[in-house]
Amino acid sequence: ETIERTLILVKPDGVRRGLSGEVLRRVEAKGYTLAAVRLLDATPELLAAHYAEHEGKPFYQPLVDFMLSGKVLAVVAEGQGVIPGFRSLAGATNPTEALPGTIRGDLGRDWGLKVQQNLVHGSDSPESAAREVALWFPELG
Ligand code: DAT
Ligand code: MG
Repeated sequence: ETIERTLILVKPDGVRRGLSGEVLRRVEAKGYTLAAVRLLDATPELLAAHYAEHEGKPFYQPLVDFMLSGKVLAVVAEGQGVIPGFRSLAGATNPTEALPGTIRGDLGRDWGLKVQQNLVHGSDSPESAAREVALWFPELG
């Protein structure tokens, strides 16, 4: 039985605001294990693959531009239930709606209707997680 893995990103707003450690702290405090961590500049090619499901939506280009605006902390976390578990830790996509106690609820807000600046990304299914881990950590495939 393979251990469940998810791909977490601390987006450029989170890295800029010095919240990378806080995100990792919450992941570890929940009991998940860090399997890989990398601070990097994303590329248009990487983001096109990562956000392929959103291509053509009105927020797609602003989202990609935002993800290119600074460094991203990419993390592979593992543990039973980590895919839905991290989504719970992250909270709702819109930080205004995210509940207190969640990463987006506690630390995010609407910065001028820029919902994409919601601090973190987390894979939403086992298929997404496998695809996204392979994109951000080719050596882990
Ligand atoms: P999530 O990150 O919660 O999985 P998603 O996959 O639907 O959300 O969207 C990917 C990112 O795109 C999300 O983190 C922020 C941005 N986004 C989603 N919906 C948006 C909207 N209505 N307006 C602006 N940005 C949006
Ligand atoms: Mg998503």
